[in-house]
Amino acid sequence: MSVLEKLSSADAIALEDKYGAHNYHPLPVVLSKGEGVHVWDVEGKKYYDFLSAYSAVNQGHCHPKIVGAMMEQAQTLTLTSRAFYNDQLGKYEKFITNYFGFDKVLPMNTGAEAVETAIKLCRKWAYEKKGIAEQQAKIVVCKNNFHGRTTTIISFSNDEDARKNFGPYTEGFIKIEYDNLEALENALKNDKDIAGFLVEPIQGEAGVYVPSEGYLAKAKALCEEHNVLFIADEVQTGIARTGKLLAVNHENVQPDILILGKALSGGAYPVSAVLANDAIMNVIKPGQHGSTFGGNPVAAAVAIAALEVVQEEKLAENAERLGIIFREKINQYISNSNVVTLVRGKGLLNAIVINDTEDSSTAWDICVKLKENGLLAKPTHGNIIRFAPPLVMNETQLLDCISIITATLKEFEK
Ligand code: IF1
Repeated sequence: MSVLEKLSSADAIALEDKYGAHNYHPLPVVLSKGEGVHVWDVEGKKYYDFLSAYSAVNQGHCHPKIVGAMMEQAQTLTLTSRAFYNDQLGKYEKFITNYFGFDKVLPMNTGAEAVETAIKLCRKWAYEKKGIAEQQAKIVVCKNNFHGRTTTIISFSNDEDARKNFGPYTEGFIKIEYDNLEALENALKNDKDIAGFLVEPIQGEAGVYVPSEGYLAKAKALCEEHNVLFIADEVQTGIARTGKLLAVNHENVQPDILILGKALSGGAYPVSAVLANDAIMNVIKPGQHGSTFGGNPVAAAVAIAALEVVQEEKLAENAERLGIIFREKINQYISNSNVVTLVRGKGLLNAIVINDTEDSSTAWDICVKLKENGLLAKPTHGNIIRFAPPLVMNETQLLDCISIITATLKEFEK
């Protein structure tokens, strides 16, 4: 079969099953086109995308400005490696550091790479600036975290699926309860070797857990008090997703290290970044960290375009406004529902909790039905369904999606 032949959904699924590692269990839909808030499957059926590739497509699928920037750079110069300079990286570094208010950026490609970079940066700062003894630095993390899937990152995960049989694990991490300031203070008070606190401003994969009002600000204050770096993983919550440019902006917190990914490129290209001020970032010297594609010209051009779109189209404001409508309407539904127990989230990062056990298939079955009704979403853990549409959605489209969601949920009411 020529790879150019049009595949049916069944054909495409069969090919992946036969030739691809089985490291995912996708919803049974095969997409072939994306535009704005919509995607189409190979049979031509149109859907609202309510996952946005886990908040990577905040600017909408195939945004013309972002794709245009990518195409123009891709036919000019794609990759030089960092063995040489290129004419795009410096422009991008100035743009993004001004955009987020930091002295410097270390450009990488995936979110996990950026998290690993932040861990290395924090440790190096601890040894060379804070004076922690070599090999003794520890980083505090939260239970039920999700920061990626490298061996070091899953070493501090408590999700058995993510970590089982991938050992031996990397040491130097202390797990505490999320949204628990007393636990954080105790950890910081009782161990002089703590270098950093790595935290998701909202725990996305765990089920969109929004911490108590003031948690992030007080956690940052505790870190300052103990000379510990506050490291915000905004790979999923950043780039306007929660109704502000960054989720930490809701509490006016400036992290010591900021981690970005996903929508930094609008989903067009792998782009991630670690931002920090000189006192931290300058511990990295030539030859001590990097990657082949990190800071490549295409990534630089794409990220500038993606960040400009966020400002030009006021995506944070839109996410804030539509998120309030979404939670209001879903709460109205919940008041008469036996299937949904609650909705939670910030901006357009939301989730509903299904009134069934974690190991039930109800959430999955609801997502399959949503697909049949023209809306794509996927459960996070067990009985929680995440809802995260592109931030370019308008109110009419949102209300249409809410109608689809509530009509579908009604089919599961007992
Ligand atoms: C998959 C989850 C979400 C992230 C945060 C770092 C990373 C992620 C807060 C790493 C990535 C992705 C990974 C993707 C699905 C998705 C996901 F379900 F895995 F947990 F969003 F919640 N920090 N999250 O959310 O970034 O290396 O992937 O670019 O692994 O299936 P990455």
